[in-house]
Amino acid sequence: MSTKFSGNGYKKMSINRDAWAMLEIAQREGIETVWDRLAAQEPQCGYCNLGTSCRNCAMGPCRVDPFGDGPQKGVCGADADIIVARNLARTIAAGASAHSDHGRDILETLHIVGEGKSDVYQISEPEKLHQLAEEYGVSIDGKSDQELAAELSWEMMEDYGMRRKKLPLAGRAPAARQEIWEKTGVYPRGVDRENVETLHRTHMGVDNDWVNILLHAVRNSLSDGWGGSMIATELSDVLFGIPKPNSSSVNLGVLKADQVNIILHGHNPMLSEVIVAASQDEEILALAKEKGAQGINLAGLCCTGNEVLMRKGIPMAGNHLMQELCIMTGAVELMLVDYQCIMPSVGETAKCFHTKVISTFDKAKFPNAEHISFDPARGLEIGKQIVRTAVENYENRVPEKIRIPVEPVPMMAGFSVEAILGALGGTPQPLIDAIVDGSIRGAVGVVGCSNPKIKQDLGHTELTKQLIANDILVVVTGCAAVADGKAGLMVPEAADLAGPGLSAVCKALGIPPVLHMGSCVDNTRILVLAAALANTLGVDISALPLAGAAPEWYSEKAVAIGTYVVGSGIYTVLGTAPPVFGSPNIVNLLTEGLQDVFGATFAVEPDPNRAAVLIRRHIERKRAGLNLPAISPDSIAMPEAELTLV
Ligand code: BF8
Ligand code: SF4
Repeated sequence: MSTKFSGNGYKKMSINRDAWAMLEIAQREGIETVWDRLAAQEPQCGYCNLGTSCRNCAMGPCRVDPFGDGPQKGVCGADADIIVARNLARTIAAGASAHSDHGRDILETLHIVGEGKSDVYQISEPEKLHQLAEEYGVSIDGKSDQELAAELSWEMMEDYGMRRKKLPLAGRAPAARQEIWEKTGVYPRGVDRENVETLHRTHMGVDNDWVNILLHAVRNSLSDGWGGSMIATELSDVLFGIPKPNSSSVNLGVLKADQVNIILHGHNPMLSEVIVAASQDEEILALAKEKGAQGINLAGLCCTGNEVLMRKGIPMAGNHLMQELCIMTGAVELMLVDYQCIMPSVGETAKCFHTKVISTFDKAKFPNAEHISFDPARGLEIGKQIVRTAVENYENRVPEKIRIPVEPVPMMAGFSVEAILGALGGTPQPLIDAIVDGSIRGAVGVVGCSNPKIKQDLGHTELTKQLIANDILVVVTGCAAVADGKAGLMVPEAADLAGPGLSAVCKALGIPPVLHMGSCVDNTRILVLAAALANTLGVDISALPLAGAAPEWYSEKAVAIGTYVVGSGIYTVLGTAPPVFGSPNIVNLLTEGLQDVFGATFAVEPDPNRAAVLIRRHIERKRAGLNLPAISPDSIAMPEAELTLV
């Protein structure tokens, strides 16, 4: 075990000192981590890496060998193009399903509030509720918030069904973008419908035209971006509040040696919001004192962490690859998990310590975890039960195993679209003016995961630093946000690392050059902001000097996100290669052909410095297209490749 980390080899796994300290402990104490399991899997299957393996039916499993002498077709006759397209489409459907099912859970909670059946949830943002009601054609006249919640949620449930031919929230996109969707037949309909249709089309013997399969995959992704994910974001705001800029802190140093530490891990904020309330309960705080703790300390992980960081300023313990490592601090009484990106291994890691892992959603159970079934109608009662369990576990700590390795780094969060527009005086115009005069050259969403195949956080932080140094505003979500936070890029003082134009704008507004816009479902905030900019200028999103990047992605959700971002007209650079290289036709379509259809493409570039050049060139091309002062894209030199993969 831990064979990969001979000597201080663990320093190759991450750029962060907190991760190094924990990996050193893992090595010394023989505790398995994600990096050990990756090493045990190597070499990973070449066919799967190329996307040319298929197990969609029992005539298979099959693999085709597009570049060698092996079989060129599966048993059914599917060639590399068909197999790669089907696999990619299924990946997108899985990612879209994850986000959209999360949205459905929030929607059902709004419905419970509408029925007056919740012991804790309420409407926190009536104005947003009213705005959504208008978008859905629900009259607000004379209705209470509760009545509106009931009616709106009933209407929104149809976004998951098949009566509606168009998702209402897609109406937020510029008219030109909606026309493209109409023309290509990909205007998104009900989320469930698009997901099911993808699974149908990719069953053996259904859709065997790889372009047709992929066009539907784009439609499927759009039903997530402008549907399920957007519902998750909007309704979380309605129930829990629209994020506002706040100051918090990040890394394993946010854990407290003398307090009960509870880690909130996963994606759905429903329970974690309640835990925030339950952790302030006088009776439970008194119990904590009785057990010898100075208080109850909450810390986030992954996107549940981002949700409570954005809205409540709860400190962030780390991103995806820190989930096992944070348990190794020995200071975690309880890790509360909901769903998505939770490694099935955390319960095993916890067995080496006193940490309890509690799962809460009946659709997401984990080995070596206690399960407490979450019911939003009894949210507060369950929340208190969980916090009490954590407090009672404090006395089981092993003092010599407490090792909190570093001091936390300050970071700002809470930059919802409303907050950004608020900072700009209520309209996007000042941002547009700064882009027009060139002090900000463009904006880029750096988003997505950490992946053990890439040195943790290097892709995110190097790319972000390069972009801001070149006067490109960076907005971040998901694990990318946590990476940049740890690197100190998300405080106003980081404006000193930005180019002169961006730096001056940030200093005038008192904001960082890297703005935290939320969790991964909150990538929809980026869509809404892009649409607002495009609508103000009267152009399509694809005309704007914008780009997306997912330097360290691993998840199916990230593929769905990347696809809806490109389908919405934003060029996107991936740091990890997707499994499509077994089909040169599909590689050409994704990297070139999509330009003619959607006005945007994908690129793959693992080296963050080279990715920054691709993005800078793209932004200058878009500036030239809008007749804004532009630098010649060819004059931006590409650095020698300096591969930074593990
Ligand atoms: O939804 S960035 S590793 S935690 S998938 Fe997961 Fe990726 Fe992190 Fe959030 Ni998003
Ligand atoms: Fe093989 Fe075709 Fe079945 Fe896939 S669908 S496993 S390629 S026979």
